[in-house]
Amino acid sequence: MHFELIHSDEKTKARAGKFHTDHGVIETPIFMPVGTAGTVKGVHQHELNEDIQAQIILGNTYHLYLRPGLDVIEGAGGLHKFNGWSKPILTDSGGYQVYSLAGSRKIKEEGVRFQSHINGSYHFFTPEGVMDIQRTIGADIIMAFDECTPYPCDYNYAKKSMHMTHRWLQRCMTRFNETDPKYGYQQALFPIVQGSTYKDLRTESAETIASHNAVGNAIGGLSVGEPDEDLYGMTDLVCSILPKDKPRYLMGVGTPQNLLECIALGVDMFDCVMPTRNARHGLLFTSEGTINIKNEKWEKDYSPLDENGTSYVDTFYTKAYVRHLIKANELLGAQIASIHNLAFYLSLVKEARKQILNGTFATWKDQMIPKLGRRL
Ligand code: PRF
Repeated sequence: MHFELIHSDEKTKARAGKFHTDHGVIETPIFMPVGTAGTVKGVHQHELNEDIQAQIILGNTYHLYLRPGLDVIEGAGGLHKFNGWSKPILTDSGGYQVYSLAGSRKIKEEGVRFQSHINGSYHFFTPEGVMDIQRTIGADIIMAFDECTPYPCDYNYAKKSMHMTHRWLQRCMTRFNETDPKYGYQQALFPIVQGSTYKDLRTESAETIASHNAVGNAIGGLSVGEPDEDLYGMTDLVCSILPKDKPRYLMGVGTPQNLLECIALGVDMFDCVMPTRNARHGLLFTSEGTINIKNEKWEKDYSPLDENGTSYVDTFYTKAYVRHLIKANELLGAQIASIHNLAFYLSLVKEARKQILNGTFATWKDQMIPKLGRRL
């Protein structure tokens, strides 16, 4: 598995690349739809593939381990066979979900003891255990076990936590190197930079992560409530340290504007629940700004959902109809809105890539940002 850097922008730090995996090539910059429980909520694999043109989707170790459980996934022959998605998959390690979802949890050097958000049962995740679980799930890209610190975070806590994340990374690497993939294709382990919003900690963490010479690297601990200024400042700093010839994945980011700004800082991969979660609440992202489809102004608007949209739902359905579906809590409303938002995110990064290759990314981005921030 390897990353091929195709072109670096001259005016910004944006890059266009190709990440080669055994399940196909991912053209970067890319957005990865989140499929927490092995499904991108409300969206068929066929639509993800043909209409949205997703190139890679995410799954979560924490959720899949709790339900359906590893025996079920292993019995199917891994997650690709289980859910019918034959392109690349990335699994997050649980190092975020345990902190954001689980009931009571206790973090120790050995690992994290937590209570399932489903039935309250107790479980213990260690760096070694999480590597074994991700071998069994069988994603192409698997993530190191880390602690995502909250915002704001006390300096001393952030420092101690970051050092523990670094020690956990060493344990992850050791276990990963001692074990083999279970299903006949390669897996890559991405380490994660932490360090909260402290420059010295971020620098130290990025240097440590870079020294492991992994196939790709991730930036965690951001988009947890800090101001955009910190998100961009830390991302810029970390990207300046991480190797240029490896993909950089910014975890859990973000709005369409965040994506373009962070692409300009040198990020290659993104994931976020925002397009699907907001869709379920009737918030639609478009190239002209965000629409709240529940708003009364759309009640009798029989124009296409998004006349500039790339998905078939954009021209097939009207705003008035989708408003009705969302207001009535109809499943189809959430489905249409999710397909629309994901298709928009994927078309945005595809266009960014085209503009990078064309040498026009900086001017295009500056035109797009104010439009994307509008409320329609
Ligand atoms: N660590 C992991 N997953 C994550 C994050 C992190 O810091 C974030 C931070 N926004 C999202 N997902 N393992």
